[in-house]
Amino acid sequence: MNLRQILAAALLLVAAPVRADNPQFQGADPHAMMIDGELWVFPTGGPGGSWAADRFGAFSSRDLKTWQPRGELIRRDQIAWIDADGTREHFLWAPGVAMRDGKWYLYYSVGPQNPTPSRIGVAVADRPGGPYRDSGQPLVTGGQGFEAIDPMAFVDPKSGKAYLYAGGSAGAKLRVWELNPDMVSIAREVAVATPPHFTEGAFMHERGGTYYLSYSHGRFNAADYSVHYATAPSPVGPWRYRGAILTSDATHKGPGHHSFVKTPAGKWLIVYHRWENPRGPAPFAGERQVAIDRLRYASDGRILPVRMTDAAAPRLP
Ligand code: FUB
Repeated sequence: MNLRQILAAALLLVAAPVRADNPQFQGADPHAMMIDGELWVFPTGGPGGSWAADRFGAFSSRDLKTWQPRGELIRRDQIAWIDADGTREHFLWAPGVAMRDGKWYLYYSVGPQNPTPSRIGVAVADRPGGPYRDSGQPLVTGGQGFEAIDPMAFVDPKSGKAYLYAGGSAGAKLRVWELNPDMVSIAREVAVATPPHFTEGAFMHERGGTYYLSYSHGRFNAADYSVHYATAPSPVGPWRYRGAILTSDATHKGPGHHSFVKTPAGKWLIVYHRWENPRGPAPFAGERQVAIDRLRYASDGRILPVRMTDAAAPRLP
């Protein structure tokens, strides 16, 4: 450990909970999960700017006001293969988490995206807050126009099969793989279409037998960034494009890279990042903020457009 890492670890031990309404805290690409009645968020970065691109943390809340740091999940220097591409500097972002048979799996993007291609890694833990151990090799490597970023793993409740969704940015291509039951190796790639308006940040969930593929569209630091979705009769399509769910309003710009969670009371939430009242035109400067709002379905299963809120964030119960 170098001095910076020792200081960061010491800060973690004394880290006070963060108190906030919407937006909840500084961070981006939030993957949210309900774990034992608490909402956990696994983001890029984290509150107060103290979370750098060399590691991941997790944050949990019972009231969507008070956020407890849950520790350091994994650091860049714990990923043995990271330097194998010969690039000098690497960074981590856009984590996705899955749980299967009592084990926790953290999937992450490893940059740069060029001149060497981005890669996706996976690490395993006994608890959601880690520590996570890297699997020892990249799970997916980009190239030939495909950017291996924004991983999301989904275990199909019907078949028990696990899938990995990834891809985005300039290539704006979606790819899907079936994972082996160990969750850290690939069984096969499944040929899927890239749905209309897809840029990145794929998220899969199932409700009432319908599979919802939702994703970000546009430039991540501009007002056109938004969340769209498609539905399908299976986790791998065929997709039917259904429209936009979350788009910029007068003060909140470029909302995207979201996840959905169902609360213990059966309400659905969308957890996403946005730019708060950015000054000046895109590309926006500053930091993205994590926010949480209610997600509602129409009686025919359509997702209704989301209204972004400020102080009055939803409650968990
Ligand atoms: O946080 C880095 C990038 O911004 C992610 O890969 C994209 O999904 C966008 O949110």
